[in-house]
Amino acid sequence: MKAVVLAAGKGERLRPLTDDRPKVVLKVANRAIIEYVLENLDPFVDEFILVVRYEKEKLIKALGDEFNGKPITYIEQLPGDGTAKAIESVGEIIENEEFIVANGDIYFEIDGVKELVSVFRREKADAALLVKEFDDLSHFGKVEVDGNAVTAVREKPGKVSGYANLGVYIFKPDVFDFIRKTPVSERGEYEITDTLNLMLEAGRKVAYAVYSGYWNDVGRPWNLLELNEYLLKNRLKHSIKGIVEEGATVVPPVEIGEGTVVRSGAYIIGPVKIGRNSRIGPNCFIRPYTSIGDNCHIGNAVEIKNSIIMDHSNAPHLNYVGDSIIGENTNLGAGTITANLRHDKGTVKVEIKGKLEDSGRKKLGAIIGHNVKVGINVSIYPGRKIGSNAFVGPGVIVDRNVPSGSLVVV
Ligand code: TTP
Repeated sequence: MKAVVLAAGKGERLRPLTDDRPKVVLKVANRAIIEYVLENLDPFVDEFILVVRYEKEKLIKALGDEFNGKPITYIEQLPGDGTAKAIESVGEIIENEEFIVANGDIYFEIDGVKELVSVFRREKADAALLVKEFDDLSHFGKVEVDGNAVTAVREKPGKVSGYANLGVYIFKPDVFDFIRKTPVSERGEYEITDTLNLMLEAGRKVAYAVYSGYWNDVGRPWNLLELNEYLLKNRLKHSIKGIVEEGATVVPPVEIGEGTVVRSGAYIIGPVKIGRNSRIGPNCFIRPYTSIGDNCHIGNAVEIKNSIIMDHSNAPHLNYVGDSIIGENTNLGAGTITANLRHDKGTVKVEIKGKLEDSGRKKLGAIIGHNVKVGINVSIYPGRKIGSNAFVGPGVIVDRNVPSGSLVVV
């Protein structure tokens, strides 16, 4: 069986982290999001087909032409947007067999796929989808069921409870006939949920499998922090491949990659993951749920907690980084501080595609893009974004978002 993984989206809600790359290559716990998807599909398939478009070269470079020894074929999405359009794009290379489809930007585990495959076969269905029960489906597609069969899928039904569509499916090749009949939706996309409703109207049998494991739809910046925390809490194994100097403290579980040096006076409380060839300390404090990538520098008198620091980035002197995401190749000047808590203790709101959205988190720091230079003594308000390739001069108070590529000085 082949797996079709959808990775052509622009990831606008994850700006500025997606300014120059597809969201599926963003690393969480030092691994690209799409690698978790491929890993969990791997036992069930013999080939991966990735539907790509936005900044596709970055994805092809990151993954190459195979995963766990199985070939990856990249297919450019046909003109038009949406999940149905993305799936239509592989019509030419799917032969006469069923295939799995998964969004490339979600996290799920192997048990879900196992259950989906088994339900599809047991029910002799024409299609099957993975669902999970939630109390509030306002951000989801609601899957309505009767007995073992799906009866309808309704997008964004409001604050009701029920089964959410998780973005993992099995189809037979006749899905392409229905995709070609799928009209464009209100938001201007060809959506696979509309295709499923057309299949149901035509009397096709759509089964569902209920998943009870962890799932995350990595659409907004704080979802990266949630997933990072889950992976470090549940999937991290203590392993020290680098050098830990005498006088440094490492409280397990901590993963330290080859070539990384942890200098004396560093105090690391796991779960923490540090990549390869990074320099940590002397005299820094790294607290739980922190991922630091390859070739990073975390220097003297720096405290980091619950954060993601991507490859080639530095917090080198006197920094506090809390509940924050720092993109690749970004440098914080000495004394730069992220605030991660509002004085009124309210939840932190973040501008997403021009509208303020409530993250639901009391603690949320900065979201900083790639190739950013932040000067000395910069103070960053909770939930503020600094765009990729921006330069923030010394002493600036970042109380509003900084656009990508801009220069901000006092
Ligand atoms: P979305 O998260 O709905 O869209 P997106 O990835 O473009 O993100 P944003 O809304 O923030 O801009 O996409 C769901 C999945 O479908 C995801 O894995 C990307 C994929 N997709 C495509 O492959 N092609 C498309 O045209 C769209 C819209 C999504």
